Amino acid sequence: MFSQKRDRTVQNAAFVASDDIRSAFSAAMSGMYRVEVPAYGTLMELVAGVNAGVLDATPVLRQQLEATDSLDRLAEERHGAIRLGTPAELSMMRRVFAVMGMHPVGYYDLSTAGVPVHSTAFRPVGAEALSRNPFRVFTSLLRIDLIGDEALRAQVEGILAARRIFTDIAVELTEKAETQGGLHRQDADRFVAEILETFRWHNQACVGMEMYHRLHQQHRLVADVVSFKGPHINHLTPRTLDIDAVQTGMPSRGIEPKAIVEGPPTRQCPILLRQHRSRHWTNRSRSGSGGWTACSHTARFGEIEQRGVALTPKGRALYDSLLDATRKIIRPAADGSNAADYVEALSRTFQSFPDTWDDIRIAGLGYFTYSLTERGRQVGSVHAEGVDQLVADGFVRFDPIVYEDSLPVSAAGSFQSNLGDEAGQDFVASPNQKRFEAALGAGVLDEFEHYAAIERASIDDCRRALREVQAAE
Ligand code: OOG
Ligand code: NI
Repeated sequence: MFSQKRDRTVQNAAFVASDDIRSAFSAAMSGMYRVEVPAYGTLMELVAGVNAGVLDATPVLRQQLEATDSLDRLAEERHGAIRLGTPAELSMMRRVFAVMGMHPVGYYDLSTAGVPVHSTAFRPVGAEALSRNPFRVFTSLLRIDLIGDEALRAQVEGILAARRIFTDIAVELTEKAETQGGLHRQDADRFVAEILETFRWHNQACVGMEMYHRLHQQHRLVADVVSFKGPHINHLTPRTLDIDAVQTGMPSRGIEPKAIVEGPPTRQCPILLRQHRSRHWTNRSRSGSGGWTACSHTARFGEIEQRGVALTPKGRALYDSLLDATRKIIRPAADGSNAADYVEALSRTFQSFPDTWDDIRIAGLGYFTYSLTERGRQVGSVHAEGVDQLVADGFVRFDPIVYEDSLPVSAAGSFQSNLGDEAGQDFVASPNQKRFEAALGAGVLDEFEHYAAIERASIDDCRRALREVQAAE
């Protein structure tokens, strides 16, 4: 019995940690994308320069990132996005990502923004895994049911049923990881290489020109999913500490920025997520079978993001209502012509969102972690005080919990303007989380509950350390 247990431990120790597989995969993906889309490399350099400048100029921010162990991960940090065609592809993708310690968090119904997909984000969960490597992949599933043309819908189903987006070895190694509980070094290396194939750009479309145009007419995303052999990674997004500075620096590097940063405005205390995209980068491709026709498909673009504090449901509701209010005053035009007015209106509207960490915390708008200060560590024992009092007395400090998810879909439009350079068709909105989860073969983690649990655990730790016997609040 004892020796069996020990054997298993020895064997497990030889498995490559899922965090390490994810790191290797994230690096391989970044390398591949840099070759496929050279402008991405330029963007990465620009972001690294801006981040270094911000850290030098803002020692407080540097301290905060150091205190929460998030400084090291910054340069490595990125998310990607892919779009899948069938439930079978999605559930296999879930199993593949699980090998790398990435799990589905959150549900995003993009049909409310006129885009015929719904999505989740696969990402590491838990502070330690995130700090090892926070790579995330926003993963969408095409809503074939939203294609109005019945004949086309049947053809789309046929085309998608015929493709295999994973190599045989990728499937075998995923199964092996599931059965064994992990992968040994050689298998892990092979796994990363094989999975990378799924995300590669294919320069030959798998449909003819006529079909491509019919799909494109439905929606640009329908053509993007159905016309190719696999779900090419469509962007990789680094995290910046100053998104406005990167946007300003883009033209000098030959990157054409869009006019608007999506999400909340520039603030003292960043909330949620701000994202900015470049105009599309075009990949050449050939269409047809046998007699190839040269054509182009714009799948790729640059995206950068600045992360802020995770918002509570109350904070999210305030954010949504302020975004709504702004869009009632002015809607950003697709050509960027009214960008300055939009930014002005957004900043003005968001003045009613508190902008100090303590105000955000006291108002219950954001999630925070609590930890003992030097004073708290020395005092040893404090009784019957609520966490607010402990903060006020200087025994406990608080730090914003970084929002690790994607920009919420708002009917008011952030995805609309993010995803379509041109106006998309209006699909009928229908929240479909249950169907998405059935396709996925698992439930998605509720991001609010997750952040709340992190906050609660940190408070419990403080209390335990201060030897508080009764719950103090
Ligand atoms: C989905 C885009 C979502 C983000 O950063 O929120 C995303 C897509 O374009 O497929 O990547
Ligand atoms: Ni993105």
